Amino acid sequence: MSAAPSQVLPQSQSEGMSQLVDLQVATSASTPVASVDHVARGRWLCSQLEAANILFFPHAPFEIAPNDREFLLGRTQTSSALHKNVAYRPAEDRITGLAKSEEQEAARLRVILKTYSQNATRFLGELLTPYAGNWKLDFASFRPLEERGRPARLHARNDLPHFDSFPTRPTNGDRILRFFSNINPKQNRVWATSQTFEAIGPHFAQTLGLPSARSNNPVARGLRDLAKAIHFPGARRSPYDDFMHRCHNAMKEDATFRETCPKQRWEFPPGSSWMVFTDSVSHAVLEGQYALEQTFLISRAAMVEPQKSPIAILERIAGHSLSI
Ligand SMILES: O=C(O)CCC(=O)C(=O)O
Ligand SMILES: [Fe+2]
Repeated sequence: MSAAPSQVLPQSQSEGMSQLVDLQVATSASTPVASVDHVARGRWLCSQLEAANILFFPHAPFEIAPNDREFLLGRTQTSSALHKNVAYRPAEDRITGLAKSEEQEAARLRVILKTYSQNATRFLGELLTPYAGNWKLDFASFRPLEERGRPARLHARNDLPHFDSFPTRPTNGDRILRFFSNINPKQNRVWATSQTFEAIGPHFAQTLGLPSARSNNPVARGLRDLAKAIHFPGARRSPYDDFMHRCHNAMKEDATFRETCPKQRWEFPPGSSWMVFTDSVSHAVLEGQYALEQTFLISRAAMVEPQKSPIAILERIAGHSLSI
């Protein structure tokens, strides 16, 4: 089974929508990408990601040990500890989201997520040569809950199309790249995507308004530097981050947008993996249970087509810098 879209849009409607790049097909011996060298192939794959396309791997590009998968699927654990989303923070080598009483599961889960994080990092580093090392390794996560009908606050709902923006981890224009693995042996993970940031971002810039230029006088600059130095809350949030967060919320709040925006449905089968820039692919998860994920914050400077980045699009509209 492949992640072929379950509704094929006519050409006129597919404009401005994310496309699927099937890596098994794209790298098979008969296609042009297969014959070019490793570095050129890496650039091509990055350009596909930057065009807000989905890189799809029908078969997992690295192994998840069968006994680890069994544990994650809940067959060999003893408590209900693994019945909620859990994050792994590579920089601190620790997991969050579990209670003290769940220490035994936490220890094993930490090792499994650490291994996944390291494998994903090695795999992306080898594949996406322009980005290798030009990133900050963000969190990995385990998603054991059935997504269909999962209750959540409006802004936390992942079944409504949105661009990602993490209020606690501002990127200042760097990009959010996420690698997902469906570890469910039977069930597809189902996504809907809508228009790309390039297609719809300007509309939100107009309706929500962009932050005005920051004052460049020495006193204002000094105050900003001081706020950063003393870790004043919000001091590291750029005007870009503010906008992206408002945009994320507005997309979820706007009932007309959520109901009328064009949507394409994707089915990611058991054992498959995929990756997208979730700050430019508007996405929603509709169904599925048991996924692993690793997030990378890729330096804006490492983009092969920097003019397509959300920050570049917004800065062209604003006429001034939105970073700090
Ligand atoms: O879990 C998924 O498949 C994607 C959910 C999502 O939109 C997110 O984590 O930002
Ligand atoms: Fe998301």
